Amino acid sequence: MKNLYFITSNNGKVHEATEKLKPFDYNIIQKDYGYPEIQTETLEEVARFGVKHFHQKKIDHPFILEDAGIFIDALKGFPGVYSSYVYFTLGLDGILRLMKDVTNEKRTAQFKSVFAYGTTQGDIQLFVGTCEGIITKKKQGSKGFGYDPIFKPTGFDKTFAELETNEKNKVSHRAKSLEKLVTFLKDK
Ligand code: ITT
Repeated sequence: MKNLYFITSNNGKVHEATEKLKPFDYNIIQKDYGYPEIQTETLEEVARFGVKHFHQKKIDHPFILEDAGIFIDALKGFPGVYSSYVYFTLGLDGILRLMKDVTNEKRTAQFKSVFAYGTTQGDIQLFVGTCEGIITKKKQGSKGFGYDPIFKPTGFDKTFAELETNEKNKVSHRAKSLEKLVTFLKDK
């Protein structure tokens, strides 16, 4: 098994990445180093900035980190890059309140994951995955983390929080970005 260092504070992400990458013979090692998340327009910039931060610190092993978010169409893409902040301030109940008058067909949303791979030489590669779905009218399920209880991926009658990890890992934004990462690592 090859070790892969994942810099994140989020145990849910680690669990999903561990399960997803196991069949490819990667062993995820979580490093909760913390890094500044800049205020900017895109997840890509946040992830890239995170990698540069560790390059400046002269990190001595290759690593991955991820910036993710949920983009709700009826809220013009909000919370998007502010997903983390909004989760802790408005919370899921606040989001559902903002959307109380939004009809079913207008409740579309997209999860997006941007993984960044950093080498010790200062290279950066980004891998993007998205997942379409809708925002439910109430919270459903207790698995997963973050916005999972209010997001139903297209083609499912369950929220992410009602799916087992292996099911979420077939269709999620993170599943798709990690698949691209694995392909890249295999060809390296
Ligand atoms: P890091 O240390 O990896 O940055 P984080 O939890 O701060 O962990 P992000 O900034 O990438 O992660 O995530 C932004 C928000 O989006 C945060 O509230 C997450 O809980 C939420 N989120 C990200 N991926 C999610 C997923 O697969 N399901 C539900 N919520 C998710």
